[in-house]
Amino acid sequence: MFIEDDVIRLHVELELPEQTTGAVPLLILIHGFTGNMEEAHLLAVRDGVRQLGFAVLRAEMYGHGQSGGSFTQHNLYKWLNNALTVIDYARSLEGISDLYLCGHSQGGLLVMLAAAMKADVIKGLVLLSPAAMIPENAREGTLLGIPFDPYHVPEQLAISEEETLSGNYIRVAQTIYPEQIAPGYQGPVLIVHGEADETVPVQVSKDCSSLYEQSKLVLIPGDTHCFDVHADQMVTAVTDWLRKQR
Ligand code: FER
Repeated sequence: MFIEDDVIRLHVELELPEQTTGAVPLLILIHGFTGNMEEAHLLAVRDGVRQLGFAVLRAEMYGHGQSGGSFTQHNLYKWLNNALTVIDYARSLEGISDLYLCGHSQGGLLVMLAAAMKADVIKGLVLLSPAAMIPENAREGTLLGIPFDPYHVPEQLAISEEETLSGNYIRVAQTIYPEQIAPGYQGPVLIVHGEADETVPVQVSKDCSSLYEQSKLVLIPGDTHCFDVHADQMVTAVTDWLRKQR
């Protein structure tokens, strides 16, 4: 199914819990940088959360998966507008009680910002390996370990053999101060991070945790950025926490 954010088609998938009796809570689930809604760790979260009795709305942001736009032209402002559109769509659905947000990596940074902007409608926030250091790195002149001049941002940055990223991605990221925005969300927050993550250091989640009034941080020894080793432990952390919020 597709919903529209202005003229950009956003690919989303809504899945109801296996058993439904009356209104159900809904978790919005968002992938990271170069990710999509079919990644194994996201499907694992979906399955666990549906078994708990939640509906799950997986959504793909600008330039990712089957949504509109190109990877090269994506940036966090476009993603933020997409996220607001997805939240509003979720709110328009019938039979939904509480709304929860969950994002992985760049999607985690995204939902930190979106939750602060929609604090009054988000019952709880789940951050999986949140890449909250992207803005600071952009100001310092590094992206995915690739150095650049932060005061003369390149037109394009080659991030792999196949993919380039517009310099506007960096210019946008440089303006974002998660530590100022995120505390605007005062509801409960769960953060899950693998201690062997080589993409986003675990310290980032420790710093994120201190931004929130009500946060719980679960570190998973030996696990990676995408929870390749202990997805079961990550899902258990999420479902145990969500069960307590209801
Ligand atoms: C970076 C580190 C991590 C970065 C992006 C990420 C764009 C995001 C990773 C992900 O979403 O999985 O330097 O720069």
